[in-house]
Amino acid sequence: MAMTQSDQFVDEATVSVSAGDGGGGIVSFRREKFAPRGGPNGGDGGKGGDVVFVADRNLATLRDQKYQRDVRAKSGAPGGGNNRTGHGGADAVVRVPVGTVLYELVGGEPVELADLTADKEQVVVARGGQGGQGNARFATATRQAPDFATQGKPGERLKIRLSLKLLADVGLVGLPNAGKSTLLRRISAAKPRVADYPFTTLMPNLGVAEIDHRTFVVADIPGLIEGASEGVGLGDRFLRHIERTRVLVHLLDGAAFLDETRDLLGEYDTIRAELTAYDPGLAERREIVLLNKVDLLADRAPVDALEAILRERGCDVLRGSGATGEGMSEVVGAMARAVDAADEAEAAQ
Ligand SMILES: Nc1nc2c(ncn2[C@@H]2O[C@H](COP(=O)(O)OP(=O)(O)OP(=O)(O)O)[C@@H](O)[C@H]2O)c(=O)[nH]1
Ligand SMILES: [Mg+2]
Repeated sequence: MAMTQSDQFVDEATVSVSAGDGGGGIVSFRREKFAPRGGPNGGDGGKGGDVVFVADRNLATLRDQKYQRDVRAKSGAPGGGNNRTGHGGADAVVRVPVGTVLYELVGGEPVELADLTADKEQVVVARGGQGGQGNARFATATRQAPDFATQGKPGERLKIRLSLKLLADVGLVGLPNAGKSTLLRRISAAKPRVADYPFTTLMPNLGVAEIDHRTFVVADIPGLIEGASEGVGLGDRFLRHIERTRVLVHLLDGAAFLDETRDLLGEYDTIRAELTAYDPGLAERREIVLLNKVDLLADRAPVDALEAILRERGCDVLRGSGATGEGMSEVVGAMARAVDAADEAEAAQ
């Protein structure tokens, strides 16, 4: 079960793409009665097809590209007699999910080519070769019977790295078991799996939350642990799915108040350090800290104390329970306001 879950969600792939070669120009001469060798009439070759990537909102993963690693457009047809130009080769069209970033691998190094952030947005990554010229093109006053034509140009060939980066407004972060998936289930119609063991979530989940007739997208990613930025646990490979969020909700597991061996402030700092190590920009993202699972706590004095410390540090803190729903309308409201504030800040720039 766990394996199928991660097998289905593919967020990286490398494909070789080859545009079509141009068709060759040909050598041909008019045949007329009494004029066995008339003027040159060899046509040009057709252009090779391009390789085009198109964003498609109906797709959610790069699974198809993982298995289809070679993409080739058709070559152009050769020219014909009577000055006929060969047919152009058909383009190869590759559909990818919205949010796919394309890189050309140049000497193994990725160079960004395009970021397909809207449905139907497209980019030509490899151009088909021009067709060759037929001998008719080479006729001049002094060379009335050219007996040569040129070959088509080869199509472009390159290696493309595809990287899916989900487009969400709010990203949920926290240690495994902090209650991220439970929260997403509570505030949206998404139904990610929830269980009482770490790393239940193996792939990011998206949900749409709604408040006052407006909606925003929330991403639940697999739990982070100390060393995630160096690959510990599921590592940081899922962090890229919150790179484009405008707001982070950082969940702290209130159950830790019932366990003397745990230190919630330390856990908070651990996750902050991993975010910073992955991308200092992520550490500057607007953050709402949620002291979660407070339904477990009969005595809320420790919650008050931690909340005070975090406020002192300048954090925006809320408390609640994804399981019972306590505090959730405040959480959704705060998410919406933070998304708006981020939008306004962006617009003002
Ligand atoms: N009492 C209580 N339990 C909760 C709450 N939220 C989550 N849980 C429980 O905590 C455990 C982990 O919840 P998940 O939502 O799977 O946690 P997660 O952060 O998504 O975990 P990973 O996917 O492993 O990173 C489950 O047993 C949940 O039922 C809460 O608000 N109150
Ligand atoms: Mg989860």
